[in-house]
Amino acid sequence: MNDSHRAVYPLRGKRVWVAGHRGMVGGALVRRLASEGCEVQTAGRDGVDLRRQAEVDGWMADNRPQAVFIAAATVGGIYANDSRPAEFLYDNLVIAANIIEASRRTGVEKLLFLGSSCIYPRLAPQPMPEEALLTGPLEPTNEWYAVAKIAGLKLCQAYRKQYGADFISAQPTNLYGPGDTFDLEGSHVVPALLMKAHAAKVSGEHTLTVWGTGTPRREFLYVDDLADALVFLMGNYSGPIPLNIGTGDEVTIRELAQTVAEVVGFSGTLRFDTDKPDGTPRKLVDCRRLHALGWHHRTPLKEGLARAYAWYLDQAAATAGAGAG
Ligand code: GFB
Repeated sequence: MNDSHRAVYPLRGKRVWVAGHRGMVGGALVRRLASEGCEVQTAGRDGVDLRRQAEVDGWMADNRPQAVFIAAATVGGIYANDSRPAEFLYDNLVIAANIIEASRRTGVEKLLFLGSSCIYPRLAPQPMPEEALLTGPLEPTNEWYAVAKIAGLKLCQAYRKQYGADFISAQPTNLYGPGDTFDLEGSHVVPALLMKAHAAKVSGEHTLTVWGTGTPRREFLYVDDLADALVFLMGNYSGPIPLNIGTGDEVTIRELAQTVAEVVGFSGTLRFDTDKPDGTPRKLVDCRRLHALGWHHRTPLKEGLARAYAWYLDQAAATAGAGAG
């Protein structure tokens, strides 16, 4: 790979805005940036609605970030994507457009927009290289989110081309970890299975229901590894190609459910609910460009699942404690 577009942009001493700091990715970025010697800026949802251009313009004019991570997004699992298409398309389109345009106007030096591996065609070659973008039809369960994310990374390319702005994009594979949304209907597969396995263990149930056939394959990246990759790219990459971020390892949903059961300590059997959708059959990103730049993930799946489960238990205990108090 000779198109790696190496660049050096030190964050030390810079004002760095993490848009979306209350989300799983934004929270991990704030944790990761604590050791970069920069001033981390955050904007609460009460302070600025990122779907309103005037509010974004006002916040940026007042706070003058020099570097921006766009981790703000309306996100959810396969069911949430499929049942709330308008929100997934509208919110994500305007959040990207508003922040990118305001960043140009206020002279932001560097911006990183976060895409998603669902931008690739449903039947893209596996592992999916960056070149697979826009080469075929999208997966229908998440095409709304995918279209918004494609628009966001195209905005970065367009602003680079027309204005010379140093705006880059990266698309992570499926994410999980502390700060995730734990909600049976709306969340992604990892938090949903952790919740279900925990509830089954506590209540002594013998079956754990898994959506779909269990055969789809997914790649899972621990969110603190993602934050590390994003900080690495902000400091070391400048180019028009939106880069893949993943692990190179994939598991079937059945294997994931078995590992979750081990981590949680659930010893019953799995039941597959084939009335629920499988989504895309396989989604493994090709990370050769990222590896060539020098970044590799660190956290093995089982270890990351154990940390995510520990976080979930802490949250549940804190909520119960608050309720009792
Ligand atoms: O994580 P997930 O909701 O999203 O589902 P996608 C992944 C796979 O896990 C699908 C199966 O095959 C689901 O059918 N699955 C099994 C479950 N049990 C469950 C369960 O209890 N809950 C959930 N949610 N899934 C998302 C996109 O696709 O990927 C987003 O919808 C985003 O837009 C994200 O891009 C990265 O991997 O199918």
